[in-house]
Amino acid sequence: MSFSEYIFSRCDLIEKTLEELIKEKSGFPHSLLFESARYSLLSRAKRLRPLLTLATAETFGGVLQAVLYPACALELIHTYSLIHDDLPCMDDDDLRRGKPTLHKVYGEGHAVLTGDYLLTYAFEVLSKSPHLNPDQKVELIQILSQKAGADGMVGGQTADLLYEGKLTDWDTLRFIHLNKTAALISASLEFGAVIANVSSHDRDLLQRIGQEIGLSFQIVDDILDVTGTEEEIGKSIHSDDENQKSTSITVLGLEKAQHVASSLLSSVQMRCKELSRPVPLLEEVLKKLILRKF
Ligand code: GRG
Repeated sequence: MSFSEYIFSRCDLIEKTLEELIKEKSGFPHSLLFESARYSLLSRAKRLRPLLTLATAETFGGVLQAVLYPACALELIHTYSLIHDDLPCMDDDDLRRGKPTLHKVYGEGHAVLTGDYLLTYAFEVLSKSPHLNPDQKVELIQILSQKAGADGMVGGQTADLLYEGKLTDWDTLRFIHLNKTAALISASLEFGAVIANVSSHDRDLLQRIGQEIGLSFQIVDDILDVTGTEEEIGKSIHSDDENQKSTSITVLGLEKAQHVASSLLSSVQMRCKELSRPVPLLEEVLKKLILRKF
């Protein structure tokens, strides 16, 4: 199977598993909750985080059937974070994944609850993941609660809100990006490491690779926010500007931001070579999804 075929086939599996995890249901009040969850979840999305988990686990010998639920749990958490981030009390965005944001269609209250549901359900999905032993499940739950919580995504988002409208230096912005964006991306690789039972040497490296990928992904996102169109990237552009948020571009300038992103990618490539086995699959997923146009 070529790399492109691999990515295509795994994306297809991820879509099918997400679809199966949140089925259409009738009855009050679930029908509305599942409908709104499906609206956000089953949209045009890159599925970067689950793909990273699959590529990592499969490279190190993990069984595909064991990886799918944990990989999708990451996508549930990521989707909740996007729904909440788009709310009027946060970024107040109109467009996400090529469609009007959830609160524009279902209202703010339902958008908050849909995000809450996806967040909670992610842990249920982890707890019922097949082909994993209890220790692995507990480890995954620990990683996800830490990386999505105060020491990761929520902590980063809190710092992001606190610095809105204030001048920020690169160290502060780097801290925000490492927590808000890179923590969950790093968790995606760590998930693969736990599922495939890799050595602690490889796990540490994968965790660091994840952080660097996450940081470069966010910088590329900032670059696309100023160079891309809404049609291309499927979400509101210039929203950081409107919310008076510092970005890699406002702090470093476009050229330096591009330079930092490519240095991070070189570092990732070097670290990949230090792993105990070649990881061409992971490197290809990285190239396709980090050096992206949308
Ligand atoms: C509300 C607790 C809480 C956290 C929000 C992730 C996040 C934290 C906010 C999203 C805002 C944002 C643009 C963050 C940068 C990370 C990023 C590029 C998110 C978009 O992820 P993609 O590009 O989106 O993987 P798709 O739609 O392809 O899944």
